[in-house]
Amino acid sequence: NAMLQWQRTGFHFQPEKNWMNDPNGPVYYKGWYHLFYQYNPDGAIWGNKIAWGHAASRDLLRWRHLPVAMSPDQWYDINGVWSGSATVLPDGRIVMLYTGSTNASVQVQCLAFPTDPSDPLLINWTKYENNPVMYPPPGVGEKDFRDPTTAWFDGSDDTWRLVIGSKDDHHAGMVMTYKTKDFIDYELVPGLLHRVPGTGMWECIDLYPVGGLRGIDMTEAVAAASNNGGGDVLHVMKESSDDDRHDYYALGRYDAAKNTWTPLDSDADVGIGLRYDWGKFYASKTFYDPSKKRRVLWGWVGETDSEHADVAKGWASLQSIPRTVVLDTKTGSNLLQWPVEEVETLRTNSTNLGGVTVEHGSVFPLSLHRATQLDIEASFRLDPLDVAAAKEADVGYNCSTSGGTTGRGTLGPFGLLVLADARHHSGDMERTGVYFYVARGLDGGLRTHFCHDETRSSHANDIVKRVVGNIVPVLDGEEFSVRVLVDHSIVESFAMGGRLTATSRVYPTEAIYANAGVYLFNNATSARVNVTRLVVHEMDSSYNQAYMTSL
Ligand code: DQQ
Repeated sequence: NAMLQWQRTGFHFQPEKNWMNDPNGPVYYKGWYHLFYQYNPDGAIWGNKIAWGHAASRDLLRWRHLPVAMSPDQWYDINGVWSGSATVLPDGRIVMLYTGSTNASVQVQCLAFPTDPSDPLLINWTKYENNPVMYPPPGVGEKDFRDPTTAWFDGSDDTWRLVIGSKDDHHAGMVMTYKTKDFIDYELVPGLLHRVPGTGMWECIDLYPVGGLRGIDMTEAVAAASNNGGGDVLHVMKESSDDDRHDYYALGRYDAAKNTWTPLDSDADVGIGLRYDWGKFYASKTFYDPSKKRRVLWGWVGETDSEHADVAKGWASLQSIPRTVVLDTKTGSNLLQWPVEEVETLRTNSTNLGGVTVEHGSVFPLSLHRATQLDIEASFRLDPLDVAAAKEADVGYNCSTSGGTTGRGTLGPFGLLVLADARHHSGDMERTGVYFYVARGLDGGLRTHFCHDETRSSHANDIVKRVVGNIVPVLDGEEFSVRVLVDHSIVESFAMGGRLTATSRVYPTEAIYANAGVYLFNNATSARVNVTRLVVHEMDSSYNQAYMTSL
């Protein structure tokens, strides 16, 4: 049916049909980006026959769907070819490590290689004949040992190292390091790289360096650290928390010799306390892109509708837009995530609507041709007199328990309504709110919240609808800025240059096709909002048939 069909995206990655979950083994090879992913060839829900789906692209946006790369067909992965990572050796060869769920549902690590390394599309894969190469070590649960990372080379003992997440019998999430010379024999490095009590199983660990604006390869960072201390490089550790299904990270320092990673924020209980994204985003993974010297992050964006609806539409899940990840050198305490620059090549019609003032308590529509695939850049300023006049306000504000776009305060909410019914503005029209809300503490300090309000995103009743978001740092002199990608059933926002991101899946039933629109709104009780910049780009589809056949 047309409504379900409309939910398919124009420029976010998804397979042609069926279920997808985690991104796997992203890698750049002979001019092509490869994305593998957890895939169920049999239908639109997760199952015990998960395979590796595969697609390749020259620009991270326009994908060529390729045959399934690996299927569960051996005793050691017959219950699923689960998540894993690629490592590129110095001679250019690729080694793939993944988790197999065995015939007894034990989690083991397995090795695979491209069958024909001269094929840039890497269509065929060969599993190592003596798999598995790693079993759960003593003391580790046989179902708590999965998702090997990309390996890096350590010149101090000429070994490759990688890490694997787990949990112990006190429900502490933990990370183990292995070393190997040949990817066949592995040795568990004594001690744990990190452990945080009470956090449960850590899935899909990622560990990578960040420093200045360009990305850094892990091998390069380890070599630099042993030569000169590594300078200002920090290491991000990310874990996907099976307990609450969110991706957490922290900035820290990796000490290869001691096999430790120590968070900058040394509050041990916090350990890994920052979120990659405040919406629907899980099991993410980065890779280093040598062609553009950047680190790129992919995350699995699942559905928030019912399984029944997924079966009806014949597919489930998207991947986030690929995001470059750098250290925020201004705050020094968080990452910046931003859509890869290639996304800008999809911009077609750009409308400049900035320079307006939105009075408190008002909403007005933007005049656009099509509003189903957009890249919106917006910056706002509050009138300084209004801010000065606002005494202590909304100190305890919290996106998730607030009234969303309709809960009014002195200095918020204000922002945009997207995938909103363009035909008429009314209290119960479908719309997804993307907004800032400024609170003022007793000390006069301002605290800015960035939220997504999904509660009125759809009239359908089988959908999880929430308000998500959190406090985002805004430094002196900065405006409130956000970039929003709208793509049919996904709204992906990057607030304050990517200090905070929020991703929502939304399922409008009426605000679709030509009825989809965008509104500016300011629901503060007294403050005026200056829209200093508002550029709305309509986005081309990346699944352009002409382009696909010319590949
Ligand atoms: N998904 C995979 C596992 C991983 C989990 C199985 C995370 O390897 O731990 O589909 O979503």
